Parts: sequence; structure tokens; C-alpha cells
Amino acid sequence: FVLICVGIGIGLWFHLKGKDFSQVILQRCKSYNASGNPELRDRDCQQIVEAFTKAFVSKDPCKITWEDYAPLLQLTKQALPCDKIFLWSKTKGLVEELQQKQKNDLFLMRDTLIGHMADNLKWCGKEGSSEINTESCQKNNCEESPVDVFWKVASKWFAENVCGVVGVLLSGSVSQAFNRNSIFGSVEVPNLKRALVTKLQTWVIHNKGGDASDSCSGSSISELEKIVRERGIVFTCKDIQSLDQIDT
Ligand code: N1C
Repeated sequence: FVLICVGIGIGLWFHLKGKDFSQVILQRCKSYNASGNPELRDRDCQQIVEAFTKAFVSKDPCKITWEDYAPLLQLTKQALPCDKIFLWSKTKGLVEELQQKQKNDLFLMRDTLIGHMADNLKWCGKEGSSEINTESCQKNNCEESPVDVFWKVASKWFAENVCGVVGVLLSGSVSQAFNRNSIFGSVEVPNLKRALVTKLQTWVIHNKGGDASDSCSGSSISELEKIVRERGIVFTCKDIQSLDQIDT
């Protein structure tokens, strides 16, 4: 009897957790759409949430594919503002700080509908169950989690559509400021369109007093420069100590 009660309790807990996830993304979708973008006002958030959860619910979390998220992407596509886009790698907090300082004149992935819904959330499903797990997803040691696949799909779409002068903030405190295995290196850079992007402005930020591991003159940035130039896009790089030195 005790076992049955515990079983029901755990089941209910997961069920409520799952509801939480759907509720959170529904709420985020609605508030984003209400916040003034006329292109998005008529989007059906219920349908969007359904497409989001369908991508991973009841599936083996280690076998989520790019195609699983295609219907969600289809429903959330939107135009992006040229000359305001900022990309980042290992600098999420700093870029968000910069955005606040510049009075929201920067546009990040999390400022898109799809990015806004997922920002700072975790999720995964389970084969043969309709549970949504938002707590212990990191424990299933897959090569790619449902969250990893999601950000790759969303970032590919974002990179394909960014336009004008695009900024990127990289960290000078890691061994490779430009890491080809990161989403920035493996998904975003290879998908920038020469017809849309005129320049990639790179900023490498260094901790005050901290160890400088990499910089604009290091080999990882040279590699980035080569890739970007080969794509016909102008490349610049500046080492900085503080966000105030970024003049976009
Ligand atoms: O792997 P990264 O950085 O190079 O990815 C960052 C890059 C940015 O330019 C964004 O446009 O890709 C986009 N992006 C997100 O917007 C995002 N929000 C949250 C990629 N990943 C994002 N996350 C989570 O951070 C996600 O779980 C992913 O795996 C990490 C990547 O962070 P990183 O290694 O610092």
C-alpha cells in the first residue's frame, strides 16, 4: 500500500511539474506576443506550446532530432532587427548586462519568441510516459540532450537570419575564445549569410586582474577571422577589459 501511495505521489509530482513547464512557456509566449510586435500578435500560443512539448514528450531523451523541433520553429519564425544582433559564447551573463546598460538596444537570441520561451529552462521527456521532467535532465548522460538539440535548432535559424553589423562577445578567460565545438562556433558562424551580414564585430573580454588565456591575437580568433573572411564578411576584433568599451 505504501509503495502504491509513493508511486502515485511521484507520478502526480511529475505530472504537476510537466504542467508547470507547459504553463511557463504558454505564459511566456502570451506575454511576448502581447508586448507589441505586430508580426507575432496573432500567433496561437496554445499551438506553439503543443509543438514545443510534442518535440520531446514520450520520446527517448537521447534520441531527439532537429526534425523534432521543426514544427515549433515553423510556428515561431520572425523577422530580426538588422544592426542590433549580438551573439556570444561563454558570456551569457555579461551580454545580458551589456543589454541592460544599452537600454535594450541589443537584440539577443533570447529576445526572439522561441528564445524567450526557453530561456533558462531545462526539460526532457521519457519513452512510454507523458511526463515532462524539468529537474534531473542533466542526469541522463546523452551525447545531446533535448535542450542541446533545441538551442542548436534555434541558433541555426537565428544565425541564418541575422543581418547588418553583427556583434559577438567572447571570453578571453577560457583557453579558446573561439571554440569550434560551441554553438557559436559550430552552428552560428557557419550559418551567417554573406548576403545579409556586412560585418562581424568581435569583442574579447578580459577579467580585470585575471589570467588572460586568449585574445584577438591568439590562434583561435585567427581561425574565426579566416572562416568569416572566407564567407565574404568583414571581420574586426577588439580586446576589452570592461563592457563600457563596447561602442556599437
Ligand atoms: O555554445 P555557445 O555558448 O557558443 O552558444 C551561444 C550562442 C549565442 O550566440 C546564442 O545566440 O548560441 C545561442 N544560444 C542561446 O541563445 C542560448 N541561451 C541559452 C545558445 N545556447 C543558449 N543557452 C544555453 O547555453 C544552452 O543550454 C547551451 O548549451 C549553452 C551554451 O552556452 P555557451 O557554451 O556559453
